[in-house]
Amino acid sequence: MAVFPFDIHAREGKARTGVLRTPRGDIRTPAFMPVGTAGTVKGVYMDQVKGTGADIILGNTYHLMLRPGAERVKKLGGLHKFGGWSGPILTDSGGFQVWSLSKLRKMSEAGVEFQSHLDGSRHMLSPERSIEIQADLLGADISMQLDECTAFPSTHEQAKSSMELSLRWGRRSLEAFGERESQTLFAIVQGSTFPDLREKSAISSRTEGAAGGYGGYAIGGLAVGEGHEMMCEVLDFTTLHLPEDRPRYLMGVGKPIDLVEAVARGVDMFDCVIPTRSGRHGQVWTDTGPYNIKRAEFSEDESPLDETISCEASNAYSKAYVHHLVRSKEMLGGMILSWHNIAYFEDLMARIRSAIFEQRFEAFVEEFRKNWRG
Ligand code: PRF
Repeated sequence: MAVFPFDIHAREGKARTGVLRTPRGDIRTPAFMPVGTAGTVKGVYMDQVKGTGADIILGNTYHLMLRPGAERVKKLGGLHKFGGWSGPILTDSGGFQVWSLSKLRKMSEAGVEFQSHLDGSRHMLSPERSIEIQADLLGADISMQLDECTAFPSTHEQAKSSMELSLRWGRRSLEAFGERESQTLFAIVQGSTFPDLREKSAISSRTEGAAGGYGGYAIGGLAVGEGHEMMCEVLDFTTLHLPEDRPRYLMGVGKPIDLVEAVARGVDMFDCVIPTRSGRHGQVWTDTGPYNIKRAEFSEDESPLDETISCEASNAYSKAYVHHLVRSKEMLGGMILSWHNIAYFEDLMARIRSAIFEQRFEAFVEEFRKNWRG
């Protein structure tokens, strides 16, 4: 079962809702994956993450290979056991994190050589090594091919050679992944903001991944500075070339409005650090955008963060209390907000799924755009 069954239950326009069936559990789509970079969704217990309705979390090759080391995670029983998450886990391949975090990186046909942001030690990540780390050592249910995230802006020439490198790395990733009983591999489409390159990337990955190869197709290289409008445009001409019957995953996105607009363009899966990272800085996410709980107006506000969400973080603490915690730099402040923000994102995905299922997603999108002020 190198390709997980993907049942689409309803469609409206380009939007779809369904279930991706993995041996470790069903993923209801459109899905939001909380980011658990280093084997933890920062500041939130795994049972709390589960309680928000998250079906799958994301882990990072880059961080885990550096600390505690992929071989060590394997020795300790794999990432699910190590981190206490029994549901599906998707891991990113490492290339993007090398690109955004490490010093002194050197790209070549072989892979990417880099110096750790932790201690300066030197490492090599090839497509083959990335698959070994993700699938064999960490035990990811969904592995990602090694890719190169093209910088924005780039010339057509730069974006073309970068996209072609990702295609060749994709081929090697597929080869290294081979036949697996209960794990799958996703391709990553690159090509910056150029329609011809996105088309070439999507069609080539699709051709190579047909016949039981790729279990899904990710869209990389977005949310890197091109802006919301441009991202929507790129999605319009990229999802067009992706297989209808496989999940599409928009990597590292995004704000609630980005999620809504991307679902409208045919995207099924997302991951983003926003709920946890911004929660640690006092941000609260809502349908109208984020606000900061530290603002003076909340000092005596006895209402909960969001009484409509069935999560303790959202409905059992007063804004005044969380305001006090964050202002006092108490750990619990960031923990409650991270938990609430994940619950908000998961609740948003649940509302999106219902809206598509009930054929009222177009109205939902209109309403969401109207209310959004972020
Ligand atoms: N490639 C990989 N991971 C990613 C990205 C990418 O392009 C992005 C871009 N938004 C986030 N995470 N492998």
